[in-house]
Amino acid sequence: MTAEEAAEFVNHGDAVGFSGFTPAGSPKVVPKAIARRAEAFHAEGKEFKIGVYTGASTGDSLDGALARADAVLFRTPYQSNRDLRDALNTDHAPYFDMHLSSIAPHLRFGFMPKPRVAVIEACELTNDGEIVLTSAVGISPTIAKLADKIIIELNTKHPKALKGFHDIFEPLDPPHRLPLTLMKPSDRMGNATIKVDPEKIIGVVETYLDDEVGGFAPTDAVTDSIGKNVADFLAGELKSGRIPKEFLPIQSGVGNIANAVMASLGTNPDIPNFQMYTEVIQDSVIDLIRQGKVTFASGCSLTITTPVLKSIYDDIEFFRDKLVLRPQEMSNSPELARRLGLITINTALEADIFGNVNSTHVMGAKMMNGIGGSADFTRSAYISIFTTPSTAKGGKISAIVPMVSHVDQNEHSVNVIITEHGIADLRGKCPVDRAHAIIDNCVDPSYRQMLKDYLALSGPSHTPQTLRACFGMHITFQETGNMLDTNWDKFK
Ligand code: 0RQ
Repeated sequence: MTAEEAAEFVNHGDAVGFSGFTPAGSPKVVPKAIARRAEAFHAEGKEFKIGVYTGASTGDSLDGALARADAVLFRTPYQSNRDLRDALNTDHAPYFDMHLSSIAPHLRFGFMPKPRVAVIEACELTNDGEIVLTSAVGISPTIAKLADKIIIELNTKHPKALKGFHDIFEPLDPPHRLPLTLMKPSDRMGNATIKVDPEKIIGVVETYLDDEVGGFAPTDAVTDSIGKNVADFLAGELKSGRIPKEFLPIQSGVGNIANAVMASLGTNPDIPNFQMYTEVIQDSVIDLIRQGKVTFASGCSLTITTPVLKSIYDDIEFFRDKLVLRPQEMSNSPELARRLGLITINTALEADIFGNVNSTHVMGAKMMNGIGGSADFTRSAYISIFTTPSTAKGGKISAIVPMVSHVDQNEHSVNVIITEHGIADLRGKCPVDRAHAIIDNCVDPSYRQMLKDYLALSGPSHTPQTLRACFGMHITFQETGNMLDTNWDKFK
């Protein structure tokens, strides 16, 4: 059927589950048709909004189109689309941020409205209801099971040879849950396809479209230094025996910095070949697989730019025993992160001098993207690392502040903070010692004295916070546009 015909099965107030994880594997024509349907209803003065569940962020054809049509009743989890971000920060799209490992089980537990319709991108579909997914798994197995109706976007841009790259497994719910039996990243415990009752498939819309994955900013002196510091830190841990000589699987977050960090790990001769157990497989990982530096990557999505994805598909048999894609309930499972001993590397917007991290809220109020899988991994990591450039907005914002304006990861879960200036190893340190390690090693020199002076504001205490001053740098930025103008006398 056409996308328009498929969209007619979606009505105002429906919760709709979409396949994909990041723009990888996310539907591209039905959501746009739903957005047009919403606009037509709105033009007649009628209401039309849908609730949106997906794996993580999506492409512009989904989040962008629905946000611009003012058609979002609610949205969860992670997002990164500019128009949706504007909508949810101006009260036009209610958004709730969730750990990515939690969304599928919470849907099964009935904690959120059941998806009535699932829209799933596939590269192959059989008459008896077997679905081969494309470049991501996300929450597709769960929404396919829970939804009353399924619409398939059959996208022949992805080859049928993708069959076998997916490991589809859905755990039983408590009290019947069994252990997840993966012992290494390359193990499998599921099926290659999703199987549904074919009666539920109400339509197939054929497409031939690329994933809408954006490119990365080229690495620069700051991201190169952050990457080098991460690699040097891990090489030192290996040398000291705190990381076993076999090395441990790496989880790496999303974005420009994560992409640059992975590239640096690949070029450091002191880092041995390694495996990845992560959620987002970005371009840099594919280069490392080709070089033999990454010997296996388990993820939830191939969040890969179009030319690089094409190069994988052109050489698909080379990658068959080196890549696996799993549901996010598996790729982000805290049980597996702890068992496999993951070294986790995620990005902070800001960190405080005691080791709390904010990855989501600019100045405590404006949502950037979402927590994503960062906490699924951080809390269960063997070593958890957070990276960030030491400043933002040309030095007018220090990424290290007295107290984060929003907490995503707390001081108990964050082991190491790394900026372009250096490494703060927080393990085994009390709050005062953590503060000195962060100020001396990670803070930009232009903010070091300011943060030392902040520490001195408080009398002796376990955690020397001064409540009337702890947001002084943020408040100063809001007043003058530059944290460097902070004067602690004003906050005494
Ligand atoms: O804004 O583009 O307008 O200049 O934040 O910063 O340096 O481009 O960083 O692309 O690596 O993204 C944390 C957002 C980093 C991402 C975050 C401004 C800065 C810039 C982006 P401009 P960069 P990246 C697994 C793991 C949470 C989820 C997660 C993220 C913009 O990594 O969403 O880790 N992580 N998931 O100028 C105000 C500050 C700022 C600031 C930076 N302190 N105050 N603005 N910026 N610091 C993946 C998934 O879960 C899918």
